[in-house]
Amino acid sequence: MTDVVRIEGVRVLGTHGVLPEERTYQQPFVVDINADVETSRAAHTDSVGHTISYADAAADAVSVIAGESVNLIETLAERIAAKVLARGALSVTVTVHKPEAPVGTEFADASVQITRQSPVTNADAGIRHAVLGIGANLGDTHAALDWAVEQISALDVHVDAVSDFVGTAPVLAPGQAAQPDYLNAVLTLDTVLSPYQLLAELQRIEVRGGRVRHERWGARLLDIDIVDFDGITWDSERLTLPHPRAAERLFVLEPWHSIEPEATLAGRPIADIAATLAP
Ligand code: PH2
Ligand code: MG
Ligand code: MG
Repeated sequence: MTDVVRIEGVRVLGTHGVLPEERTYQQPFVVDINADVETSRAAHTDSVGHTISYADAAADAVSVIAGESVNLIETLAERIAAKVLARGALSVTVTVHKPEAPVGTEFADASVQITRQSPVTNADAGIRHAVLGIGANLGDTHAALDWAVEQISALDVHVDAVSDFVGTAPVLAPGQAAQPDYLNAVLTLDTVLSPYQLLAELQRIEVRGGRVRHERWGARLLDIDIVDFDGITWDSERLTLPHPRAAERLFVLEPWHSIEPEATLAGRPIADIAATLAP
């Protein structure tokens, strides 16, 4: 369920082609871009910074077509797709037309169309490593964490390690009312799921575990967070990677370190990050 930002018919002159003479004269290339984006945050804030500007997508097409000569429109499409994905598209379909290609016969249009996925939606990226944080501070927290580990293990994942369950003082927002202590754990896994697929599965487990969406940082029966997914950096309404507060939270870093002492978060060893935090 995504939205599309589209720009079509971006016409740019370039010098691309398999025939040597195509490097010697300019011919038109026409580009269509369909970028899958989540637009609701942009609509809510009315800020172009939360979506992809079609002008920026067009500029990506212009810079590739007007740039270095290549043989294939496949290559042009791939380079444009990479630029649009780097702007935060979930996936992108790029069509590059070459309407005046020297084909040697009358024709209406020649084109190549490709679709590429972002790292968070790509379910074809092989096996990737992820780190989950699990917490609960209502009800039978030990049973809840046991149950969560069992449910996670039943997904298309291989659980590598589960930390000890550790009791932690609640980290609260300023002025927030007191809460019971948490029981926290960190679990590492390998999976063929994409981050978005894994997130959807974890949210189903949270719901079945009695999790209800209420107050931010409110007491909960079960909370499962993706702390890190294969080192991906991502920021959307649905998912931020790595977890935006993991680097401030000893209740994540300590159990994680106990099962993965060499791990890094956003490029820094987690041991170094933990050492800078007050106990
Ligand atoms: N989770 C929160 C907020 N505060 N504090 C502790 N100790 N453990 C948690 O898992 C935790 C928290 C929001 O998810
Ligand atoms: Mg959490
Ligand atoms: Mg959560």
